[in-house]
Amino acid sequence: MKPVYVIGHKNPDIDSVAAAISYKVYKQITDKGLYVAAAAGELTDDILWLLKELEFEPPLVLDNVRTTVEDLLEDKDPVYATIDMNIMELGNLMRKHNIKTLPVLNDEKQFLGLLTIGDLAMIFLDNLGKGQDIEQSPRILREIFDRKVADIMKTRDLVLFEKDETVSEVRKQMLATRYRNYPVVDEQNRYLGMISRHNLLDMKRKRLILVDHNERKQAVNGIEEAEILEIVDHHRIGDVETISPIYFHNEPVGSTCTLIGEMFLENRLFINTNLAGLMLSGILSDTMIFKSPTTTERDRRVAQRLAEFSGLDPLDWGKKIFNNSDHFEKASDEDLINEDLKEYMSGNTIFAISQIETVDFAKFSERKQSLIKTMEEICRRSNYAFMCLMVTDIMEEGTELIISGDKAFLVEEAFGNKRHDGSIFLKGVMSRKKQVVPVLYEALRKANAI
Ligand SMILES: [Mn+2]
Repeated sequence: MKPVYVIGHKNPDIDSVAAAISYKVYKQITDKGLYVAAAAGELTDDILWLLKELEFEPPLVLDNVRTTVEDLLEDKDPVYATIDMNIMELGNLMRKHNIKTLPVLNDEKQFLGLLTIGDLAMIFLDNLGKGQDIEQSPRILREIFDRKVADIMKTRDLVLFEKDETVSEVRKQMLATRYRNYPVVDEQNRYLGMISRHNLLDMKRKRLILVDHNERKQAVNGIEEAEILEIVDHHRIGDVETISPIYFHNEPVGSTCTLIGEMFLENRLFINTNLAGLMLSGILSDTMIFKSPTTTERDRRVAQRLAEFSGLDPLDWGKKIFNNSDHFEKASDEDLINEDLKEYMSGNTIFAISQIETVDFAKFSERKQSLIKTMEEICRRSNYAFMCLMVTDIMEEGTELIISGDKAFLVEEAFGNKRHDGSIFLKGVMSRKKQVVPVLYEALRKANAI
């Protein structure tokens, strides 16, 4: 059966991975069909840690969902010959399944060669067709029937496709050749099936359910060739376009896992300990342990229920999620700053803001001076008037705003606060989008007006 991929956005975060896995489980329970949880990019160490902790297999990493050879294959068990069969057995197999092209495979189902009904006919014609010794026919026939597949299969000049090749490549190759069937193999040369021109006509796109995003630029590559069946999300609506009506579930809550958790609860479906822990993690991560201004009552309510099922304390578990790995310690200054850097422009002024979330300010105060030095370099290199690094402490509910650049004084003016050791502390500020960017834009607008 062809799977439906439940997939989150590029640069996967905890909510999008947790949503993909938990919605896959939900669909598997409520709907027929095969669902596979997927991620649109490599997972970071902290997500891998979380999945291991909750005993989940990492989702399949898909970097492309374009239509490929794999999608052309029909869903049926392949019929094949083995090298030790003789022509009699081979003929019986072909007649039984009414097929004209047979692959020859070894015990590991790897592809060895091909046999067509035409090749077989030629053997008979070559040996019997001369017509001079009619009396010899029974002996000749017996000899032919005894011959082994190994000696007669075709192994040269074959056109094989690998399952990941694109359909446009297939079309080109099929036009250049005249075969009835083309074998398809995987990376290990294992045989997967045959395709023919006919399969190109009713080709099946990859089918997807998008979770935690709906905009093209955040979606997996090749999305334009795929068929979107559903969207479950909590972001602004972007540029989605679908061929037919779909199930589009979008609500302004703090996390996609809140919406999926609600579906489980409303339908009274069983949520096991680990799944409850996973959905809870998505909520805690996106809402910054309920401290982000995006948090709603519904997030708290669903998280409370999931906490009961999982036996996890939201606060303790949330701190662990934000503090689990030595990821920050290992990253270079440059990587740390670039991980979540966003650029902005106001008139001719370009500036940038990066944000790191932590449950422990102290970790960053040690490397503050070296971070500032790196930021100065980035400003020069990228022509930023100034740049800010928000080190947001979720527990303290505040942000240490590290500032650099020639026009750094504009940031001081904007927040009415003088730098101390290169940074200012902003109590209660958690959100870049809601609490920092608008203040800076307003300050720049005033500065330009004067
Ligand atoms: Mn989210």
